Amino acid sequence: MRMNSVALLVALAGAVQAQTYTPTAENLAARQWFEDNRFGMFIHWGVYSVLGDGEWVMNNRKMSVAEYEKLAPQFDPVKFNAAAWVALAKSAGMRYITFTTKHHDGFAMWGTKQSKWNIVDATPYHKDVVKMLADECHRQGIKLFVYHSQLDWHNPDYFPLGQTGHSSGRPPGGDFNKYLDYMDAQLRELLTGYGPIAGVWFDGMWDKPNADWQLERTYSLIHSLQPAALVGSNHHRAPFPGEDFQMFEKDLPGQHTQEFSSTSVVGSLPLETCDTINRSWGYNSKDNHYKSSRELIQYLVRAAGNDANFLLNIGPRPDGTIQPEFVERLHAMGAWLQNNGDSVYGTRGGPVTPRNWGVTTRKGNKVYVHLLDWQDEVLALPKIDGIRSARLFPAGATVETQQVGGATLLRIPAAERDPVDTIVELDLGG
Ligand code: FHN
Repeated sequence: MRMNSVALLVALAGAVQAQTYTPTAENLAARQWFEDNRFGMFIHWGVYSVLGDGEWVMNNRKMSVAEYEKLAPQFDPVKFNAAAWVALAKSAGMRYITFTTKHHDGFAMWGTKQSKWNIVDATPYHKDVVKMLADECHRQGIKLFVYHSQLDWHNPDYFPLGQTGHSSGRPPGGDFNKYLDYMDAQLRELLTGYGPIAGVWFDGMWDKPNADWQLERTYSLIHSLQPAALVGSNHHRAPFPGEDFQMFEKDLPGQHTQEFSSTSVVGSLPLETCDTINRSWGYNSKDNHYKSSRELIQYLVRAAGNDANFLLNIGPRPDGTIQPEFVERLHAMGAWLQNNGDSVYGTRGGPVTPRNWGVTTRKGNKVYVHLLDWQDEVLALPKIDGIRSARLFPAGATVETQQVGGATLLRIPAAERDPVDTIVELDLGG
């Protein structure tokens, strides 16, 4: 039997607490910090990087656990430089990093005591990269979220299997409750050994959506260890009690552009959307489908206009280096944010809902109109009352406005339009 009666009572108390979950003051402050900072770096890195074919390679190539384990001795990221990674994120204007501590292959990127399937014990590198990254984040003032896959293609107790990982060659059988204990023990390590953790980014529950994941127990554990840690899960459903933010994948909130998020519901928690620079999360040596810097900047702006953060992914190479195509785009985003960041950081979605031509953001008495895809001289907005002045941001030239019936017109001569984002700052006074 899994639990004695004391453990059962503790678990029940945890369940009741999470169902009536009231975030602490620290947690609410962390949510506000999260929304104010708007831009983060997602990092997908693990033993799969060795094959340069994305993080699903074990499943896609139908590799057994025994075959896949042969990758670990080849994973020796001698060029990994935590300080350089964190500095790169900062130079892009990113304010936090979300790192894959464990992806679906179950491989732990820290020296977990729960299994030898980890970077310290199973690779020639022998170093705890989560520790190196966490220390460097704390040193450079960047917050660290841990991505953690609930789905596990390696652990025999992840049973019954879900929709994926069917070729791993594991014997049928296994105790899912034991797996959940293992997962909680790993999370306890991450939340006790690495300083402040800004949040836990869960993924993979969609593999077995109807299993008893005992979310309340896990979420309560996290909040009891670090009350300010924000819990979110990429389950593509409405938020569950105990979650502190809601994420969308390759999809702006409520847009339903992806099949897996076709029924997602936008809740009232802080929002985040994540996407890739090319088409891959983990390193993919053949993927040359890079988005342009313009597209990436515009996505960040569209996310802000949708009241959401943007978590932009890189998949470092197996030696620990980051390919120049990613670096170049991140630097371009950072340069743009240096000039225009005030219209993104610290804002919330603005008074005009997102449109094809662009979005609005707001901060205090300022509204920023972002024209992302607009060729004409005059833009008609639903009427915005109380405009005291309008100017191009950040340059400052006055923008002519006119109130006509139910509309506010902005006149922006072609010469003043910016191919990436023409920003008009409206001062509403007060
Ligand atoms: O299967 C994963 C995928 O590998 C990647 O981690 C993305 C990131 O949002 N999430 C999952 C798919 O929903």
